[in-house]
Amino acid sequence: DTPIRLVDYLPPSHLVDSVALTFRLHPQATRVLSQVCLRPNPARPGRHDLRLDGEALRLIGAAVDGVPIAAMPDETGLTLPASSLPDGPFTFTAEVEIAPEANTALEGLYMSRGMYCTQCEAEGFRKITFYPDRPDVMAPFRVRIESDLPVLLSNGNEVANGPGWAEWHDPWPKPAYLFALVAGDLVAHSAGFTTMSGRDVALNIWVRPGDEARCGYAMDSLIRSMKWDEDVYGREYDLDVFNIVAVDDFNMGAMENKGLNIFNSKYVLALPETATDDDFARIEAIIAHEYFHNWTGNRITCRDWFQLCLKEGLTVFRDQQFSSDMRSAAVKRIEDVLTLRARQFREDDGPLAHPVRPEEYIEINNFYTATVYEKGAELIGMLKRLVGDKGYAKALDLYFRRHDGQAATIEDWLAVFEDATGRDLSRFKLWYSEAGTPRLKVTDDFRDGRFSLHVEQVNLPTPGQPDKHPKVIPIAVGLLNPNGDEVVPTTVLELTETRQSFHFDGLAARPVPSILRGFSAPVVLERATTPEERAFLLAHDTDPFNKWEAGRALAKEVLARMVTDGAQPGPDWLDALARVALDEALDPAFRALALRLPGEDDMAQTLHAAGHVPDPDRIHAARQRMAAALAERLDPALPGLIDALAEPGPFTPEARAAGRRALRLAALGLMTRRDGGARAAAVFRAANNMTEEVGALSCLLDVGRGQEELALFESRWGRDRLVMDKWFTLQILHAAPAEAAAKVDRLTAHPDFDWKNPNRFRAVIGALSANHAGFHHASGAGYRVLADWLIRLDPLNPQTAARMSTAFETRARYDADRQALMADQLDRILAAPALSRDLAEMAGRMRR
Ligand code: HT7
Ligand code: ZN
Repeated sequence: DTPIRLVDYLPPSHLVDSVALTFRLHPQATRVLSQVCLRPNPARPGRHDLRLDGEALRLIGAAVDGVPIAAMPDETGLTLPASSLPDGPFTFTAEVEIAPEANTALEGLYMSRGMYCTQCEAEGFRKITFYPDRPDVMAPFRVRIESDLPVLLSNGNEVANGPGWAEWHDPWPKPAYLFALVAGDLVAHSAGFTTMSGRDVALNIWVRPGDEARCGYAMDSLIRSMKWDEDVYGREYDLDVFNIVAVDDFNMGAMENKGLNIFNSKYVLALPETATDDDFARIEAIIAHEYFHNWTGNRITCRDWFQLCLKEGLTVFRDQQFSSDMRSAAVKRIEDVLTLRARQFREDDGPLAHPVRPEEYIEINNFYTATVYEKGAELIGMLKRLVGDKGYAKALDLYFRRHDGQAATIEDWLAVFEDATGRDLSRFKLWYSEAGTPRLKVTDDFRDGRFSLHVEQVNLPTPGQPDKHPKVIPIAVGLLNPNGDEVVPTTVLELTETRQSFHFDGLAARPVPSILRGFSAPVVLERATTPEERAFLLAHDTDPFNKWEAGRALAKEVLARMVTDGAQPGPDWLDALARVALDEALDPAFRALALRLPGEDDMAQTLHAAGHVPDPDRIHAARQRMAAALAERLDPALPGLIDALAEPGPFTPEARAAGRRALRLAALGLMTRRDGGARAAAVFRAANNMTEEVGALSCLLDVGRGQEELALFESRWGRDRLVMDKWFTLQILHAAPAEAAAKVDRLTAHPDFDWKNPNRFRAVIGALSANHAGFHHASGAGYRVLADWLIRLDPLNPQTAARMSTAFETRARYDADRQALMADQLDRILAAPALSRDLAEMAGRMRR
């Protein structure tokens, strides 16, 4: 497979003025009739062939301006020679047959438990009909659906219906990847929204009968998202109806199809008894994310798939802003940085590193990555920090004004910021083109009242990019005096060179610097400091992110020594953490985060970066010892904490109550190490919500108990697919390292292990790679069982198989034996017959 390159971009040969589609739905033989009005693109002078994408389509007939043509499709589409086409506007019509029931890849038109649905991003529309399936071809769509199923939906507004048919019209020009169709026996949870200009919009969440009572939180999140986008970005919704459909078989989280968002049911359906606080928070964020795409993605889309971060980075940034406005901004920022480091820093550190705007790909589905999404969002945050809130608001207004209805590029995006603020962003653009996480080495000195920070940035090579350039890095800094008062409030320093010094004058004493406040740039800060200074910042920093970061860094240093020297945690760390954990003036959610020990994968990454070869067993054992020591230190306070944090009234998913539950469960986890699980078993039995039910069960499993509770959980929830996903996951996640692979074997033999359902597959196989010591067990059993399942899934669902193969991306961190074992499994994958392009690209990059 030859790579597709950004430098080869050419505008489309033809533009589409309108599309009319008719679907005659049938599980094995759906007929799709298309009428596409095209004209030569003035941006491509001369006469050109018209290439229409099309895959796995049975062509029944085609015509140009009503005259049948003898079209001969190849494997990837159909070429209409320039000589056979009028040099003005013309109409291409086609009739094709497709088999949605046989579509296990869940891309194009497929079936999920009797319901028809589509997934067209990135290149699924070409599995529906012949069309120029590229995001820079935008057109209004008219869709007629014929089926006996009661609910027939497509994009835009419904314009007519009758028995067995419905017609939809979407007036907003859109690329084919935003096309959607749903047909099924569905019921709606409905509400309404009046936009800021007074237009009424009907809101519907369509689910299977019986699930309608589980849509309240998603609907509430949608309404709050619509209002927030009006208040904060001035963006109004633009159709008469906004439909959301929940689907059980879905490759990702959700999809922002114009006016008809399609969701993985996991991110819609929630009741306190079935969904955890994390589930509620994720539903809120994903509902918002997909809704926000209406402007950042749909009204303004991407010129080509290299520009994916244009819509995804910006929309992630917007959903993060929304969640931090709805919840605690400090806690949200800490959680986002934890995710960024766990997923994106890990990606940047290995063979899959790529720029936020990649320059080539083989399979675009492999580039829906943490780098494009999460690092892409960090770039927006940095831009905002550099130009200020007012500059950002001006730039965004200009972006919406200038590019509405267009397919835009990162150059367009940066030009808007330059034009709105007068800043030259040519150096900033390097963030989009160079992969890798910059290291910031910081030293300081203090003389005659002047405190100086000396900063050096190191940009290490990444695959295919040996030479890097210095980046523009906003470094937010505050200074505290020795008694803990802030003497210099947060100031944004701009690092533009490899080495630079920044000075603060007029200080009476040597201050303690708080550097990279709010995690102002996606970099690794390297600064030789003392545990005392970290403890000081943990106690006094006014920046909540850096306060947490100081505790985190302390814990990582202690844990690293426990791994490498077999040390025990000293009283200083234990006392510092205990002070935060028991400080009632602090937000319980923040205290819970402070109590969360560094993850094992995180420690492996940190130890590797420090020049060690991480040993997963030692990391696991040391982390267990660390938890035990913390439990011992906090022992007298734990019962009181658990009692005091019990929520008296009925369950509410709002952040304040969720924060209290998080702290209560953190205390319960520690107490389980002291009382043999008595209290956790009691909390499990008394729980009236899934957060506490799953939380208490996790505490028990973590100490090798909980078998009775697992059985109880299964008998209680055996018929609920989403809840049972948790039952599967928990057992793998908490399996002892030597037993994890065998546990996968046992659970994949369970009658409810439906491996063709991506949620269930991820619940089991994905959980294995999240059990660090289990996956990396020295026997190689973890690697083998993952490879077995990827090889099995790939022919059916290459997208999900490829995404889950990234468990192998950290190979280079480990010892030679483990590296060889992982290489063997990658070789087995690469040797699998009829390997998909998706998995071949991923395994190939990781094997290099
Ligand atoms: N824009 C969407 C990304 C996407 C996707 C979603 C579902 C299944 C397959 C998919 N491929 C790409 C989701 C989003 O970022 O909002
Ligand atoms: Zn998105």
